[in-house]
Amino acid sequence: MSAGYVVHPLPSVPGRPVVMGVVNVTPDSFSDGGAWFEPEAAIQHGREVRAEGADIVDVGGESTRPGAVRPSVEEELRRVVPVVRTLSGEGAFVSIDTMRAQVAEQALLNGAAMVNDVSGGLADPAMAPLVAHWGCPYVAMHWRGHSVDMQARAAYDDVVADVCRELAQRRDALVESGIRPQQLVLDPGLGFAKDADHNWTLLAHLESLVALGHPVLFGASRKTFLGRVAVPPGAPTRSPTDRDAATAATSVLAALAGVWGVRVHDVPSTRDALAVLSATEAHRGRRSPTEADEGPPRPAARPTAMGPGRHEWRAQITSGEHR
Ligand code: PMM
Repeated sequence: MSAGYVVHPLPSVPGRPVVMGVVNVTPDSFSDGGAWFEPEAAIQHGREVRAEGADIVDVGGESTRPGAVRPSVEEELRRVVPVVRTLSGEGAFVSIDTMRAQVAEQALLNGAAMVNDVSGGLADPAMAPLVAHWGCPYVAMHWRGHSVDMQARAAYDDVVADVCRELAQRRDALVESGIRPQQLVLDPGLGFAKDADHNWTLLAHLESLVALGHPVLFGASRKTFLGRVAVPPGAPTRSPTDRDAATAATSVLAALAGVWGVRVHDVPSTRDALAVLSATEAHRGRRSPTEADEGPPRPAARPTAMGPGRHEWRAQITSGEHR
């Protein structure tokens, strides 16, 4: 470790998951269709996302939509570096969404605090040593191959068990490469080599991922499976921007499962939904039962997402460490 760089701790917020707001600097992301392709527009969007209450701004320069062709490393750098530099300079906690060590390094040198790697280190063998050396928080997502043909790999015996096993193997390999366990955030990778049923099943069993013992990031935002919610058979799928209410519902379910963070495009709807959950949780147990209410004994209350012990990992990364 060389002196001079600040390693930021993993952020956490009492009582709710952190909200990661997406800033895609791409011409072809499925979710926002290139609306912020030029760095200046992306910077403006990043400022808005922050003002709306994102705890982390996730800047990415490569579309990972199914079938996407990769940009050159030079093009990815051109897209993301000015955005990372400006938003970090304004005090944002920026994560860089990249599979390339070279891009991650330039982003970290320009103020990024965290690396979000959808390939979990599989796409670039230089990524794990870089992250180990840097000591920053690192999101390792479940991944089976590049977007161009990933849906051909969407075959599982039991998607929850298979994703948990493959993520645990990835975690072990990353730790073997020198990354400290406390740096790691795990992500089930919804939509990456997964069809709609796989995504719903993973959402229904997120607790199994949380049980791996690392903070979990959950990214369902605007993904295709949500485009069929409440749509009659034969009717057209909802457009990505018409999936934000469904996304907010998944944020609540993910919070109840005990995730550390949710990655979303529309920050206000998820912040509102999480605020409803927090207010409800805060009022549990406030009602004094009357005799009329007592009736037959009720089953024990299920643990709440915000209960003690669910987020013990949040304090694990040392604050203010210098390198
Ligand atoms: N999904 C996308 C991009 N990056 N990162 C993580 N950690 N988890 C995800 O689910 C994820 C990601 C694809 O969505 P986008 O093109 O709308 O950003």
